[in-house]
Amino acid sequence: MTEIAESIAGLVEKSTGSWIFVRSAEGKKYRCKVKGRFRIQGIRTTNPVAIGDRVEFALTQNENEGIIHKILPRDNYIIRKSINLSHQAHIIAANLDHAYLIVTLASPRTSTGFIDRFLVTATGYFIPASLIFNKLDLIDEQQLEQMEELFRIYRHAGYPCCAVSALRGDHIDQVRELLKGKVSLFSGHSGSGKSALIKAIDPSLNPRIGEISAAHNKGMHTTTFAEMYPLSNGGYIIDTPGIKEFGLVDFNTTEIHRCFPEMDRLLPQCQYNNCTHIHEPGCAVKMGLETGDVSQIRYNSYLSILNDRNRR
Ligand SMILES: Nc1nc2c(ncn2[C@@H]2O[C@H](COP(=O)(O)OP(=O)(O)OP(=O)(O)O)[C@@H](O)[C@H]2O)c(=O)[nH]1
Ligand SMILES: [Mg+2]
Ligand SMILES: [Zn+2]
Repeated sequence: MTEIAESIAGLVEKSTGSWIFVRSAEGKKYRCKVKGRFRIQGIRTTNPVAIGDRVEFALTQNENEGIIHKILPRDNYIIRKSINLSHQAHIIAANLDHAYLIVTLASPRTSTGFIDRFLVTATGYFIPASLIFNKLDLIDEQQLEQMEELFRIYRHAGYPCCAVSALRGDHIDQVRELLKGKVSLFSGHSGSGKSALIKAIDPSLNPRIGEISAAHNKGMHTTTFAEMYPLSNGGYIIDTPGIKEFGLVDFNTTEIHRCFPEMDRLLPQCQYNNCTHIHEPGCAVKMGLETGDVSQIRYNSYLSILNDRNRR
């Protein structure tokens, strides 16, 4: 491909591995390749260019095709470790205003361990995060109590929570309002209803919606590539493929406890200013566990994340 001179600025809306789809300021769509090597300092990533990146590209002789030669500095990004053991990381998206985890208590079940790994990552990358509990229509009395307990825990930790039903339309207006004018990311397990929720929020959009496997009560990995959609009342929403585990990129021990806001708040009251809240005497977090100010569920996730790191 021979390049011609004109350089165009655009926003990355989708990436399939072979092509990166970019929308220009005038709303024209191009498919692009990348020229050269882009790296986040010190981290090897499987995708040098991510959804939400602002890029510059030069047109080639082929119609609507370009070559990206520049990624503009990112305001932020969120990364997770790839599932394979290559130690490579995957940039989920860049330049976000907010990250939402779509949680379901059943069909499929989202564990608190998964929720906490997502929240630690978002918090570690300075991206405000919230939980949206979906499939409210399927919830029984017992699960409703569970959900209310989780609301209490996560709100206390500093993460907004709400409950919706993409199917029945409960509280969709509320979410639509939150997304207005913002760049938002939807993440969660396959089958949690990310795509269905996007369709409910903005019926003019048409993300593919899958089935729940009757045998496993899980999703079928319907969304295969992350995609950014412009919302009709302003802002963008990023639909992502369902993930099984949220692999943490290399934070060190001290960084991890700073990513649990309710524990971090207590640090000034710990006897040692470098307290890791594990074995130190006079630890305010351990006292908080006894008074109920710190949730045992969250503390267990903290220990489990540290433990993963020690095994590597
Ligand atoms: N009962 C009920 N079903 C829902 C709700 N939201 C989504 N579903 C169903 O859940 C299934 C999976 O929905 P999707 O939107 O494809 O799930 P996803 O999270 O995008 O899944 P992946 O793309 O595989 O990651 C579909 O059959 C939806 O109809 C809801 O609020 N209530
Ligand atoms: Mg989907
Ligand atoms: Zn402590």
